[in-house]
Amino acid sequence: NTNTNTNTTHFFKSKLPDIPISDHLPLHTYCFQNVSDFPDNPCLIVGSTSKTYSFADTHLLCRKTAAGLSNLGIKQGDVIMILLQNCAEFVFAFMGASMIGAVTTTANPFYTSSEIFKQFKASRAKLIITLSQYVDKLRDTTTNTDEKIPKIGQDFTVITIDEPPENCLHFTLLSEANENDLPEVSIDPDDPVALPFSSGTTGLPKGVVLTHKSLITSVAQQVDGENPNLYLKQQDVVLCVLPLFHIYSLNSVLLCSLRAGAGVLLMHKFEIGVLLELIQQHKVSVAAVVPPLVLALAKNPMVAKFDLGSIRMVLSGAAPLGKELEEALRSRVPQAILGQGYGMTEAGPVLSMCLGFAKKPYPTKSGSCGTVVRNAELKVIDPDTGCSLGYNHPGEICIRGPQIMKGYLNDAEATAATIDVEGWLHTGDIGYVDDDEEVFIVDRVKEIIKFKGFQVPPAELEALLINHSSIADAAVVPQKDEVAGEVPVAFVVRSNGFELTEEAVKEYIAKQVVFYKRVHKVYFVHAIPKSPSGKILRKDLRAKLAAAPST
Ligand code: 4UW
Repeated sequence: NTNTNTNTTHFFKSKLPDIPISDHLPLHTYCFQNVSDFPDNPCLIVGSTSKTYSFADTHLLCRKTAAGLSNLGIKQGDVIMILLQNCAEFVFAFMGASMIGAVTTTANPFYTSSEIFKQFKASRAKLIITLSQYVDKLRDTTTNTDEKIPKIGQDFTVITIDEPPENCLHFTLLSEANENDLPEVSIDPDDPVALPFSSGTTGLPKGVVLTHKSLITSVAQQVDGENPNLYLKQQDVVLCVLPLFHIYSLNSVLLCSLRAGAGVLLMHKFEIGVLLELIQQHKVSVAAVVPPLVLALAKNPMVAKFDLGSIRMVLSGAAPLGKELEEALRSRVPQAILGQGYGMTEAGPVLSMCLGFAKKPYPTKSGSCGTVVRNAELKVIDPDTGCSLGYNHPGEICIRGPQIMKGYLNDAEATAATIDVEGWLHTGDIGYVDDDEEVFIVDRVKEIIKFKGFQVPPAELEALLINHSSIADAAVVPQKDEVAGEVPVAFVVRSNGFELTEEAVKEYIAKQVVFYKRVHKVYFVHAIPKSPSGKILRKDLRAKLAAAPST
């Protein structure tokens, strides 16, 4: 927008001073930099077995895995895919890849075959690390029959952390390799290390190139300095129940804990009873959660039977947290500081973090998403004019700093639409900064739907719907939902003369996507409202939903 240069920009900064950041290091060197201070402290605790890996064990297993990856022909710049729930092997593989200058793309193991292959192909991954139960999805792809389907063992390598099926290899091939075989690599701070997928403000999921420098900067912005914004101590046990394949858990739970020397309690899935049991047993002190988990902790009657007195901090993010819910949780963990972080995959990911979590904490308000992280600038702009806005005026939140993504993988156009020439990343979130420098998010102008914090890209569902022979046109928008926050609902125009039921549409989608992308309601309409340039008028559809009685 042409106006951005002409008006004076209001830069919002952290209340904490900037700090020196070791962003010249490779990510693994930075994360394990302090290991010699606490080699025997617990680093990874596997919830299901209580098996514990010390920092020294973890560091060694990461190096072995690095050597093993290298032995299998993975080279600097190559991409591996981790298709796993939270487990120790996830950590060894991610850090191991970093050690040889390789890049990890993380995907949800519940994805359907076609969802996995889309990401696999776009990222040009050479190897997949997974569980045997998911291997069938890597063999059978019914999507594009005319396309050559890559073959396990020929076109790519599959490694399973349990008993390997035919043509697959066992993870011990990596974790039992000789760490002295590690090749020497020279890693540039601007080299990629992680490649999560996100649809950003519009369109289909895209690879988000996060470099060593971006992730180090983001971690440092949280846990480094004399007064860290997110103060993690060596004695802390940090709950890792949110999936590591999403950037929130990968960065703010795993990488931050490794750097700070805190233990990470790995849970491979969320189950309230098990979670409560583990919190009590392992004296979890820091809980990273999402609003649906806050709901469970605040409302589930089982909670009263457990001792949650060890929790000193609860960090929520990835979706809006209602004030009532926050208050309800407060009564369950009165001793704990509750606060939010605000992240976006493309932003590296943390934009703002509650200053109540700082070593020398500041008072904060309920409903706030924290204050912009240090060593970064945040601005709020009028979405129509691009003019910079001052305190208390809602507009689009933009962030600038060395932590943001390098860009989208092989997509200069989408990159340019998200990061402007001045280096500002446009979030598509509407919010304001109040007089105390606290960020409040009030709305979203981007397409993305968030189901329990998971991304649901409308464009992906619309493409599937339009592929259906009885559907002439379609649009997918979010509808508010008490448990999930938002659910995707579809507006569908039937092709002339075709019968099509709501159930048929729902089933058709359900077969092709992971559970949280399923369409919850179908509204048959005569036309999809569009702008003269053909863009779906999502605002109009959202307004229509707000007016209609929900079911
Ligand atoms: N309130 C309201 C929030 C909030 C929010 C995010 O899937 P992505 O791309 O990424 C994330 C990352 C979240 C995250 C990372 C690290 C961290 O410490 C932290 O704090 C606890 C959170 O969700 O989705 C990005 C979009 O999700 C929404 C917002 O629309 C954002 O652009 N979102 N956090 N606290 N909405």
